[in-house]
Amino acid sequence: MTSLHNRHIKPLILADLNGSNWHLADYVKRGGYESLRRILTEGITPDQVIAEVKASSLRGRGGAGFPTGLKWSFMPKNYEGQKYLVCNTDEGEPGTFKDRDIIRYNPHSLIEGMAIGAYAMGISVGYNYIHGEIFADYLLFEEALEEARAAGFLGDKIMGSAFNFQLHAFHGYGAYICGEETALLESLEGKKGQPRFKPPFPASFGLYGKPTTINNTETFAAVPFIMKMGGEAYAALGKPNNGGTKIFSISGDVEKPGNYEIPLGTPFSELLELAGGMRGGKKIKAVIPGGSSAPVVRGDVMMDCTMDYDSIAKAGSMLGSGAVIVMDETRCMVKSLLRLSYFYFEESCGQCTPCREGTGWMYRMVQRIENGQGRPEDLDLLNNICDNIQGRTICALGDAAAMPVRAMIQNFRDEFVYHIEHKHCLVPAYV
Ligand code: L3W
Ligand code: SF4
Repeated sequence: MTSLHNRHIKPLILADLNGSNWHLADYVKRGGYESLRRILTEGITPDQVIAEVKASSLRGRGGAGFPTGLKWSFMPKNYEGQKYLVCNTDEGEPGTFKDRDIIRYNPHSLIEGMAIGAYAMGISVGYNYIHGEIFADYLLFEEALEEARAAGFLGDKIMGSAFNFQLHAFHGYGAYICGEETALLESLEGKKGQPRFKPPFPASFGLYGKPTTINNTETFAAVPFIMKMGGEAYAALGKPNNGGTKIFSISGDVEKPGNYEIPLGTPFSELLELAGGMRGGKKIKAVIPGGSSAPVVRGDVMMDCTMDYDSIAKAGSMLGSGAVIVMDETRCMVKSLLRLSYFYFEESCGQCTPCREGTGWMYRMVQRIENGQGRPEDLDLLNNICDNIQGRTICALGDAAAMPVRAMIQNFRDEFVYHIEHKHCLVPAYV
């Protein structure tokens, strides 16, 4: 793990962690479970908790950036039946590797955040769906759950209050699509992990058809800190509409890839500097700022961005899950797109025709261009396939597959044309 110390503000979730101090006793020493204790013993109401989360302007850290307080307020209040709380730790997006570090280094921040969320929404049962390929982290989380149960932070009558919350870990199956919230619910129910139509949203029809709130691991892990410092103070760490700190998983052609927790609104140039700068002092060519689903941004444009939802959207991309993939001048954009296209082709669940067939067509066409068999009309045809996928599928994977194709062609058309005309790469390293 690389946690970071931004030069102005200390990280919250990844502060002072070294891989051996994740246990409950260490967390309590760092002030852990104090937020939950205060809520349960000082008569803080569920509505007050939700108001605090709203004031923090915390936005979903899994990809969509949906306001968390607003999502929590969607849960029906006087519902008589079972309601569920679910954490999405099914981290599978290429470039994303932050949630596994939260589980590995600070699992109790997630458990406490979920307990606070459950209290705020009147929920008594929760699950954490953990990606199938990180089994060791799943086992560690089970151990953390045991610690929390034994200390009375989970279970019945928590800290002597009337609040009951049973939290369970679930080892997922390793499919990328199970990170889509409704596919995750299907998988949790023991069915094939395929997305459902939305609406209805999980808030009204979720796990076993019951009202359910699903948030990302990092979103829940931020909640104890929000309750400790107050919503407004948390919001002020970032910038308006982009509250708090965010963990960025930076990878690719940088000297020190890793997870860096910095305030939202930090200039990209500072994040790059924290990551040791460009590897070997090479020139920056392109950045995928929010996981492989986010459209690629040219390096020079990225250098003028700040790391927050609004600035990255203005640059034509998405902050997504905060996975920043940096590419230097030696990277071939056709080859990079080939890898991305293969991923979405491989991971499509096959339910809808535009995604099932379109991802295969796109992959094979990009492969043809990469192999020197591209035709001049292929670029327009690729864009046409994108038009026929985007907005026409059950879940966001269709859009996620189309957006990188469109953005790569738009931003690096000259490279694609060169490949087609010369039947080899423009970038000397790949010739
Ligand atoms: C009730 C409404 N609830 C929206 C809820 C909805 C969901 C959240 C956001 O995709 C993105 C995707 C990936 N009543 C509601 C409502 N909600 N309106 O709000 O919803 P939505 O549909 O905008 O997003 P999504 O389906 O959750 C997530 C992108 O994230 N992504 C993926 C990252 C992958 C990982 C990973 O592997 N861990 O993070 C990265 O950018 O492409 O666009 O909860 O129910 N009226
Ligand atoms: Fe499955 Fe793709 Fe349709 Fe999503 S868009 S439901 S992944 S076929």
